Amino acid sequence: MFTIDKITMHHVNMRMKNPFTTSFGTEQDRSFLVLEVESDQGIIGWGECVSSSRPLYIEEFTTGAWHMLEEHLIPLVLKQTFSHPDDLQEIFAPFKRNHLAKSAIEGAIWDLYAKVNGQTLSEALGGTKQEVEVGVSLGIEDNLQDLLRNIEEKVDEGYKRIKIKIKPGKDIDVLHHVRDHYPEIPLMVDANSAYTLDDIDTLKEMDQFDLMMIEQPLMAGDLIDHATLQKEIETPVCLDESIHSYEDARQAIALGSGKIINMKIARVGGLTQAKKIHDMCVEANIPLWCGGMLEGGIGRLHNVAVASLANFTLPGDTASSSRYWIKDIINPEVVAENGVVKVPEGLGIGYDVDREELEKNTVNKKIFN
Ligand code: OSB
Ligand code: MG
Repeated sequence: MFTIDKITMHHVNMRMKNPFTTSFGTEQDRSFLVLEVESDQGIIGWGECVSSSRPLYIEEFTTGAWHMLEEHLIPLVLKQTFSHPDDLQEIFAPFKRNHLAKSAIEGAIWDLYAKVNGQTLSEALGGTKQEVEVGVSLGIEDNLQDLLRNIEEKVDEGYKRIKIKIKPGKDIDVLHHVRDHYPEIPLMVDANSAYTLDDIDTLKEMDQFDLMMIEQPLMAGDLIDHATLQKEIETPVCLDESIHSYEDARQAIALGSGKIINMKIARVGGLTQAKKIHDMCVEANIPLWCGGMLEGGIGRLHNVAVASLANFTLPGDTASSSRYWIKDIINPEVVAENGVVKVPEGLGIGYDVDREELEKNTVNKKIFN
């Protein structure tokens, strides 16, 4: 049992080393929230709200999430006593969606719970792996040479697979060039919903590139169209934006909308839901990998912990902190060596938050107690 005595919400702005371009836009300045929950025993749990300043990937955005947390979610947990983070499911259920906001505070409470119990977050979740394999997600580049240089760098660093972002007009040609230079590398693409079934010929053409998968070719909500597409192409379809809940995953699997799921903790509403979907996917024989949201160190460590669950059998997007940041807000930083990240052995998320670095990047802060 633990009681939440105090919550600090930090609004953090951090500039990434390089801009990151997808079919929905370009982002370099990350604007996200860090949630710090403190128990009556003085133990601290950390969570990250992985939203962006604009709702381009998902409907939530950072200042909206701040209000959701301030007005609705924080009052539900402050001064309350919990025996397990799963208790939050019932408490949050009346409020629809807002999964990134819910996940931020739920993740902090999972970290706190693990620390109270003398466990790593991985152990608390039932993780079985001591290390996780990771790939890297590369943005769209105007210039093909820039993309090829990025790929070369990441292949040399030993990442287990390369994911490249695509959109109509930046697809078949680009893939021909990439495969000419790298005929053998484990390669996949992510369209972030940029296509429709009208593009089926282009999507069929991608079968020639021996891709591990094509991630989210069609819109979120288009489970039936994804099922139609999967019947027409060899390349496995992987769902990202389509999966916001256990029910989404169950229906996608039943319809045959894809063969692989990209699990993002926040998109599905937190670790409890992520674990529940994981367990269903074991039964359904659907492999998982852990997606990324250009996280700071806290969210990154949550990803490492969840990826230590057994059915995360494919390399995820949790690259080294240094791929994104000049200096991350944790000590030590997350490091992928030859595409392998060691699961930290410290309690909870396992590493310390670099308070000085957090403070330096904090543009707004509110204490609830
Ligand atoms: O679609 O997986 C995605 C980043 C932001 C929003 C959506 C996505 C991504 C990435 C980058 O692909 C993953 C990462 O490196 O964190
Ligand atoms: Mg994606």
